[in-house]
Amino acid sequence: MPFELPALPYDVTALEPSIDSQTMTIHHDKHHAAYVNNLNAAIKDTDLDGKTLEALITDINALPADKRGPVRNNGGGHWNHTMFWEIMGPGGGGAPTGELAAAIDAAFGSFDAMKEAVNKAGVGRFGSGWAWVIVGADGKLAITSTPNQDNPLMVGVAEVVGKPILGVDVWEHAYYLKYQNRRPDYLTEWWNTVNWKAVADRYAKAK
Ligand code: MN3
Repeated sequence: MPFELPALPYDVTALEPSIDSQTMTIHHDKHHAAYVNNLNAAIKDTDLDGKTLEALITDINALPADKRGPVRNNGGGHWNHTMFWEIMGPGGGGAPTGELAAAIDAAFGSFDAMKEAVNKAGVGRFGSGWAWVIVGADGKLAITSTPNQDNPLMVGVAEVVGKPILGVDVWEHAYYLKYQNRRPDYLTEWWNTVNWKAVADRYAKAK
């Protein structure tokens, strides 16, 4: 069964002014759609058709050699963007609470210190990629970054493996129309879109 592009869980204008509606439209309807279409094309009429997305991307090196690149790039792209839409939302921003807030304080000292470290990872990612907050193998929160559409679920690929609870897209397509070359400004503003309830749910499942 082919993978499907999930509908955006809110209107394309919902994240304004932090993320403009034109960027949201192109990002979801064109970029994410292309990852889904290319993933489906790569697995069509193969044994890989029917596997879950996580099964496909967690063990990239177990895939047939000619499928590794296409599944890594497009399966990663599909997974990453699906998460990205879910952890943002209208009326977002503010600060995490409860167990997640406590885990952030324990791992990074403070929420502000965590944001600063994520922004640094995003700004420091040369070219295109993502900055992540993950639950690592030790059960603690950690920050990492991946190139292209890689993600921390990809064993044998990711420098640091773990379960992502938050990830921010630092490809130029995520911010260029509004922020041009100013990736740091985009990252600073991006925190105003975060749906902390969704991130806390991910944390509760991942820890
Ligand atoms: Mn993107």
